[in-house]
Amino acid sequence: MFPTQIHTTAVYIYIQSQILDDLGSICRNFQIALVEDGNISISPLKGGLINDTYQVNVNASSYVLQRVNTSVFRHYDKLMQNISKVLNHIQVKTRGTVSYMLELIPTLCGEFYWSRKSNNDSVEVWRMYNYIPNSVTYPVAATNSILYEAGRAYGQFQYAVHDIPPCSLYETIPDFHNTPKRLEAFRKAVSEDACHRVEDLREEIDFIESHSWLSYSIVSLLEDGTLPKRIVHNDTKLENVLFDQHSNRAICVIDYDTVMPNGSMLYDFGDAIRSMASSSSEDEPDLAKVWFDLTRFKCFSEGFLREVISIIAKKEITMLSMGAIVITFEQAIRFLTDYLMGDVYFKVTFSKHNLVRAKNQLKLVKEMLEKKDSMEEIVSNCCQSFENLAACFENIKASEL
Ligand code: GN1
Ligand code: MG
Repeated sequence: MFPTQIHTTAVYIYIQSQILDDLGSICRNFQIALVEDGNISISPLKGGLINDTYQVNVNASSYVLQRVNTSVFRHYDKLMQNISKVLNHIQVKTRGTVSYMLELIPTLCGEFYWSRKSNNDSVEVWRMYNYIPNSVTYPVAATNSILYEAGRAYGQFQYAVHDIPPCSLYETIPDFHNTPKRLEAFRKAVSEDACHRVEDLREEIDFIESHSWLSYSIVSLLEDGTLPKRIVHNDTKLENVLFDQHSNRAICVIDYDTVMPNGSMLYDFGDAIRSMASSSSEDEPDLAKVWFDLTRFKCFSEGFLREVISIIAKKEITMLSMGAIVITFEQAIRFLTDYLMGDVYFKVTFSKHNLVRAKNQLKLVKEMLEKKDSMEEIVSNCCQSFENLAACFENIKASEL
């Protein structure tokens, strides 16, 4: 036992330091002040199921280095163009009103990303952002005010991007939130049953099939123009908001990988509710600890609606709660599909991780369906009070003229 242990540890350290050396040399391709070799320290940042993320400290400055997963983000060049356009747009619009904003650090040649051929001949894509000082992310909100702040951050994002011409952005992953297509992929995975897992999943599969009608409720309305098509973030989980670690005020939204045109505000609201109105994180295996919390729902909704009240359409207001149910249902389908296919998409840390996540999301769907009327009432009351407030301001302005 003993010699093997030493050997294993030695190999581990060797690989680690090799990776660190490599990461250090990758950093040298970006426009950051690297004075001496000894001044750089790099550590992995947790969070995210797709990319690899590191914090880089150089003297007094910090950066975020990310390796983009090119098997998920195949159109990485277009994706980086999207990110750059959206960040520039937000920066111009919010200049002077925000203390920190995410920025891409250009490469030495002035590009948005740096790439190289990896050993297996695929392309490695790396990019760098500024690191926002004193910022934290949360897997689950500990207070209502964090939820309200997150709502405001995503509402501000929606407002900031609503006037970007949709044709100036690429749809880098077409049909990303096309729930019927996600359902199709799920059915294919069930029929192929590549890992012989279907047998144990009867209950989950039956639930999904008996609720398949949920899948069609957004896309059909987007297609026939009943719901407006918008530029949306598409990954609005709590961990994609940076908070000031002292005040817990939201600083900004991060992770612009899936920002795309032709989406729906329901996707962003829905995905945020999926992530934030739950009592636990999506990784919680004990379903007794997972429930849908109307107070959390209300706090997020208040922050979000406050920021989008001037642009949100009536039909969107009436469908926001449905959006939350559909996107949670879709996420359950995605996790279960990946489990059936042998965990090829989302990062997992144990063998049934994707199954745990799928069951967790299905529990939320069941609860949301039961509480749908209350959710709709909260949204409607909230909009009413903001509309009244807006009308009040209009009256005051008019009387001052
Ligand atoms: C993935 O990698 P991350 O955590 O930013 C996924 C989202 C899921 C999320 C679930 C491109 O996002 O759609 O909602 O995991 N991103 C992609 O945690 O598929
Ligand atoms: Mg993401």
